[in-house]
Amino acid sequence: MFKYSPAHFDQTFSYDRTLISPGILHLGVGAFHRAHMAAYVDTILAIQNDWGIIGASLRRPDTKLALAPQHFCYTLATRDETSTRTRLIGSVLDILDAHTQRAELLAKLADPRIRIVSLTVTEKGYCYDPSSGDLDENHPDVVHDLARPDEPVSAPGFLVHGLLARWRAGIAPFTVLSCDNLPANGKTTARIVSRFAALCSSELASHISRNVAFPSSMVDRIVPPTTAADRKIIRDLTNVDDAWPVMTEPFSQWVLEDTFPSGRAAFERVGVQLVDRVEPFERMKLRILNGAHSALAYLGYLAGHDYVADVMRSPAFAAFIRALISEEIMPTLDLPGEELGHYRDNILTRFANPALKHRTWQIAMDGSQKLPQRLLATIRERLDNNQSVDRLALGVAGWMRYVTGIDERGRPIDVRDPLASRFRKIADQADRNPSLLVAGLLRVQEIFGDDLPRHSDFRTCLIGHVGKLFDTGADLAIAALSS
Ligand code: CS2
Repeated sequence: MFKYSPAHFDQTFSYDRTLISPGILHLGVGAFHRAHMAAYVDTILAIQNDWGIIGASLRRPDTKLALAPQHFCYTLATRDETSTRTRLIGSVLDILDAHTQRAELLAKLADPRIRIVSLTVTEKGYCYDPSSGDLDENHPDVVHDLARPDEPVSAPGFLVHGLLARWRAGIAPFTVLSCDNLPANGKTTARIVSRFAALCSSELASHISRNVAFPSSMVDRIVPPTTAADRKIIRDLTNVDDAWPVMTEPFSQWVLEDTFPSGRAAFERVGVQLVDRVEPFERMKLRILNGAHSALAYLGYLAGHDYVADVMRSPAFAAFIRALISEEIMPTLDLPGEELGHYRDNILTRFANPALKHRTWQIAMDGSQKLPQRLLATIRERLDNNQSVDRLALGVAGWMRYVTGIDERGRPIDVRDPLASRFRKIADQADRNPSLLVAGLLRVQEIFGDDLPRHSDFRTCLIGHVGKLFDTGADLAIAALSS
């Protein structure tokens, strides 16, 4: 079987890869980054050769180990019901493993050629309190990094180290670009980094607040982890034995706030939307796509569906998700109805893409980090306006039922969440009593804040839904709210 080699790259890329220099350092080179930003940048390299990407893995070295023998190039495949297209991506020039190459990574953060440090470290990688958006100062990684600032392990720790090193050396700061699904991701990252810096030195914090830009961005592409079956499809198509290709959908969107004082790549030349205010786009995406995704994941998993496309094949589920978006989410968004309707329809089609093997379990992960911006912000707003939250609350009730750790057939659920052991304790104490379970989980302040637990209509609605989920199961619970 053919393996990648530089000779192959010469024939494939529209740029000379030996002439590419790095301009971006990216923390978290998972499948999403490789299917999204790295693909946009790959196209840019044909017109600008100084924006290559150095990736860094903060947790596991697996991506580095797989891609190093193939010079960090990989196949990106886009797939829907009718076709699969493949493309070789060469924009990632190197990947550093933070555990074994910390010194090199810190040196790169201080390299003047690096003008953007971007991140896809998932919500929990920000070490923050999801309900307030503030740095979690008790987070073990934050405590570690504050005690040993020269040996950071957390994303905020690396960012602050890099910004300090550059400030000391008189090098212009890099721009910090969050590409995660956090609410107001630029502002939230700025708040977290500034607080971390203030705990080190007030001068550093004020330097950061005066000189460092944190543009917000809305990123969108559904990228499930690559499976053995994906590898085989890609191998058969390309005749290349790629150790870690990425499989994704044809759709891709990136909306970016145009604030890059240290310079940026020509993103506008490759389909990125550069705007003054990202928040309306971000809110639309977090509430419609991610909100519906999470509701669908918990309820779909409970109903016994492994994959998102399987959930969407159930007419009752598809109708429930559509009604959830149309009746309870869209009215909270300040955008023209026609635009929102088009956005919704497109998302429903994307969710139904049978070629993507996107596990409900995968999306169900880290609910504590996701619920606030995906479902609870919308619920809060509707409750304030005395509007019904029946379907949104069923999504939250689905999460509550899910984190009890036992499914509808009595089998264990592998609940992955930084707070999983707390959920387990609450579920054990509640012993399937809906009122006790709802009361216990609503007390998790990092998720529900101080206000939602006090809202009696919301609590009553949750208790009713959780009771129904225990008694009759998810299929019947959603059927009652499908129109
Ligand atoms: C998903 C997202 O895993 C999840 O929680 O909701 O990763 C989703 O696929 C992306 O945000 C789509 O852009």
